[in-house]
Amino acid sequence: MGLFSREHPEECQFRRRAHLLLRQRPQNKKRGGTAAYPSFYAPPKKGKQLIKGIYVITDSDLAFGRGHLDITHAALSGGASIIQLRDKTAPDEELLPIAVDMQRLCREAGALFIVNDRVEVALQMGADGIHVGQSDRPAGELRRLFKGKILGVSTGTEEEARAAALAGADYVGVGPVYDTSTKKDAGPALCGEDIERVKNAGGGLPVVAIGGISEENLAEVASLGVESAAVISAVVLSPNMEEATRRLVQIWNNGYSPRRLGAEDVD
Ligand code: 3NM
Repeated sequence: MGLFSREHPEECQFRRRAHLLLRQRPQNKKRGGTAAYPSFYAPPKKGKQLIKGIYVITDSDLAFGRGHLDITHAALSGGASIIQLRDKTAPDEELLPIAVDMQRLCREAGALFIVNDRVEVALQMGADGIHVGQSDRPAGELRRLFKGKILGVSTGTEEEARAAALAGADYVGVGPVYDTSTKKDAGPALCGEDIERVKNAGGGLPVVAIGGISEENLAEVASLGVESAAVISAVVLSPNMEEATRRLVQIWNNGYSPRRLGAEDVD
């Protein structure tokens, strides 16, 4: 289903409700509905302004033997603005020196370096930021640990986006915007309207769209008015990761459309 598809709104709602039920956890219920007008309208911090462009996540499981550093090097040469180290299996001791080298490469390229979930790794090597999902350590706790650093939180519902903003996140990941097989528990793709609602619930926080983004649909993603698009397979499955990133960057830079989601409903 495309983001702008309005052919089957009832199917969209059904899929969304089913997914919500699956994701509902006790702490979500508690967080929901608190502070209707939280104070997240403060001027953006510097970190927030840096969330833009193509965001490449280094998942080396899919990369045909190429490691985090290979992916980082290629993605930065291709013009990625943000690199995230994501590794669900390697021990922290193994990831730490890799993260140090990745951040060095990012610094040289003027890109941001974010660590997914590995709090100790990110703290020890002083990463630019940390990114967590809904089942990782709570964003509020991480906000206190990562003062002055970038905090990103994956969200898929309005409630999650509002909670992330309240906890002091610097950006929200919103997805999956398309179906993806890279993250098994990502759930069904959100509809365009859902994405817009999650975006609004983030109260103006930068939005990083994620999930199933490719060269074919990136212009459509850009037209949603999100700040950044995060990819794994669109880069790491490519035989030439640098070229793949460069093409994404070109599409992103050229791909903005004046159309915003729902524009046809406005007049
Ligand atoms: N998070 P690909 S989807 C890591 O929806 C991740 O929060 C998602 O990989 C979310 O670009 C996803 O290959 C996988 O689809 C993104």
